[in-house]
Amino acid sequence: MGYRVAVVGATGNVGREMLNILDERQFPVTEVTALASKRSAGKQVSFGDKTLTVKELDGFDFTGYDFALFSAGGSISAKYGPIAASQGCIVIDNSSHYRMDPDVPLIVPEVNPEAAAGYTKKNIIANPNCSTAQMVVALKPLHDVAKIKRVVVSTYQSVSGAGNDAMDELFNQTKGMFVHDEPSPEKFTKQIAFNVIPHIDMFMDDRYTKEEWKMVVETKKIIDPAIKLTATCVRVPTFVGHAESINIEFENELSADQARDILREAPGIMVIDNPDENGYVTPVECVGDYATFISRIRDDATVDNGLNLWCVSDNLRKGAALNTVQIAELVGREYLKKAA
Ligand code: A2P
Ligand code: 11C
Repeated sequence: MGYRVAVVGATGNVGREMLNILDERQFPVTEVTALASKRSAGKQVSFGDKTLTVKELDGFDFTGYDFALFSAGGSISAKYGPIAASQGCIVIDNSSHYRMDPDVPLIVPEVNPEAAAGYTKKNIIANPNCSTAQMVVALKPLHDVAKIKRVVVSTYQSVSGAGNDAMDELFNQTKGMFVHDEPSPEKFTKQIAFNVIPHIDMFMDDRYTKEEWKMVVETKKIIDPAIKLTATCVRVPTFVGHAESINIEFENELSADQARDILREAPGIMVIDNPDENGYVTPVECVGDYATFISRIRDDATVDNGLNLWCVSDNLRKGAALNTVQIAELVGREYLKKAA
């Protein structure tokens, strides 16, 4: 006995990873349906050793489906999420649309699994932003021990976070530079090849970007509203894998050695921290992995109880598709109990 699952945005970067991860983790399915726009209807996508024919989302009837995993952008989630939810299907949404809705739980299974119980209010659960997801997996076990006061985070985010077309833009611009083509930014505001851009998502009235705001409010909702956080989010010319430099100030004493021990035992974390042997993880090394990798754990002697660390994860996996599938596993296990 398994679940009927629809993947919305199945032709996109995250949707394709959702299909891969459902298969890899042997999520118990009786049926998987790939949905996308009219443009993609009839195309084929892989699901393990099977091939699925993409159907059009518009007009699709979710009745009888247990889960709809959405990753087709906020406006699609806003329009079609409530339709799927009202047809009895639990929506797990990877867009930013429902994250701050008080009636929608925002879940990272290693961090706040108990909050998933609130899904019954709207039949919708939100998946956090990729840069938040990997960070909170690292922050929570440290917060439980020493209580975090303040976090200063700077991100180094790969272009896959901005979708398929953004990956093409980096690839084509990089090739073009060698034949002296003038770069013509489309998805990005400036040249991305051989450059970095301190601008992800739109600017807000306070001059922060929405990506930076998301890291603040989502961390408060997932872990603790008392945590103060400030972020600078930067797009870098890597394809997959987001990296973050995280500075943390705690209420209570916590040494780098203690933090290393705590993180080694924490769910979803892999500590690789051996500077003598270049023992730290870079984005290309985390691609395809499930873990959030923590390296370069150091005491910050400029404040009481301060710590610096380096955090890397596959943004399409822990940052998106993996976390979504983990939420479905959690809901299936704890609330639906349908799987054998
Ligand atoms: P499509 O390929 O048909 O455009 P990415 O973020 O990697 O670019 O992927 C976006 C995903 O969202 C794709 O699967 C895309 O499908 C899907 N999508 C975009 N617009 C719609 C729409 N109007 N209805 C359904 N799916 C959509
Ligand atoms: C990026 N973090 O790297 C974004 C992608 O709110 O789900 C995900 C945006 C979101 O561009």
